[in-house]
Amino acid sequence: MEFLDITTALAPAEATSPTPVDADMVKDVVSGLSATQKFLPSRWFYDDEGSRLFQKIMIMPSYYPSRVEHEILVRRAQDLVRWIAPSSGEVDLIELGCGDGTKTVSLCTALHDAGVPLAFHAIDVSAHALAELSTRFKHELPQVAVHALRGDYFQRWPSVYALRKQVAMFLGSNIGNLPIAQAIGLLKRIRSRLKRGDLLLLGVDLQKDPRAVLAAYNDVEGVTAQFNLNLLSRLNRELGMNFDLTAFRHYACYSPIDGAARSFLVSTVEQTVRSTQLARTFHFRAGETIYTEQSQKYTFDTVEELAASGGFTVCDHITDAREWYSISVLGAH
Ligand code: AVJ
Repeated sequence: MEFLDITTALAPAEATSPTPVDADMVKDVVSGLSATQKFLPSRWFYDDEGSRLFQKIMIMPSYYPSRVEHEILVRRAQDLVRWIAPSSGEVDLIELGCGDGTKTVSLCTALHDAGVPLAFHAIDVSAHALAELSTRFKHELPQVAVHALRGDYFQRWPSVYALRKQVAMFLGSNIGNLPIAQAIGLLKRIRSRLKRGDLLLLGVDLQKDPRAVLAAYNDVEGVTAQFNLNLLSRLNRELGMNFDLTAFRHYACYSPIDGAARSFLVSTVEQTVRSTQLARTFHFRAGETIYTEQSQKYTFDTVEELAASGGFTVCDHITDAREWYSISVLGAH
């Protein structure tokens, strides 16, 4: 199964109004829905409605990752500060996929309070999220220089003075959405922008009671189901497809053997779906699935293997008390 690298497909920094057909989306849909095991890459979840639904997911009791990560950023801020700024000197903090800044404002505040001279470079694809981030920092931390950058992580990566320490951040366990080869590829690309002694703070969800993991992707409220099904609504809107949303169901599973939570959309009946834009039809057997998302859960050992393959060494795993989640401190060596 093949997924495209999320980082190659981020939208350029232009206007969003009437959505033109996205060539990458067409490619993914044609190849994904023609495969023996149908699949659609999870990066297409995040249109405006998808982002809104993900925000709803993040406040559900069963969806622990965002809450636990946030708790680590607040409660263990001092440990993070010690890694980020062990000596004197200025720091460029570069966050890939910063969202609206709720995740990082507390960490930036802790750094500022510790007297660390700081520039925060916040990169995201969503103009809306970046606007919220700018407002948030203006109100809560006007003393810190914030550069809100919209678009591809590597196109927008700031040029920085060689003498300043760079600390990249990739949080939210977003790395877990990538198949292992792409996860390694992304780490290598990040590593290539860093010099010896720079850091990457990587948010990873850890393996735990499989019932807790499954509950996070199989919520009783049905929000994750809506989030998953929104992918089909989006294709209906943007590619002129005619998916019948009542004929597909969300299915999530978690296997402790490989630590992968996976989501699918199940076709409940035999059906054919058309796209006017693609001039194509796609046939579904009753019970056939579309694989839409992988959310990898790690152990300290698998984080270390991943880090090593990407050209990093693990300095520390900063976790919550239950060790449900880690912000792993990866050193560029
Ligand atoms: C934002 C990719 C980390 O995989 O847990 C939440 C997305 N999918 N519920 C995750 C998601 C279903 C989330 N990430």
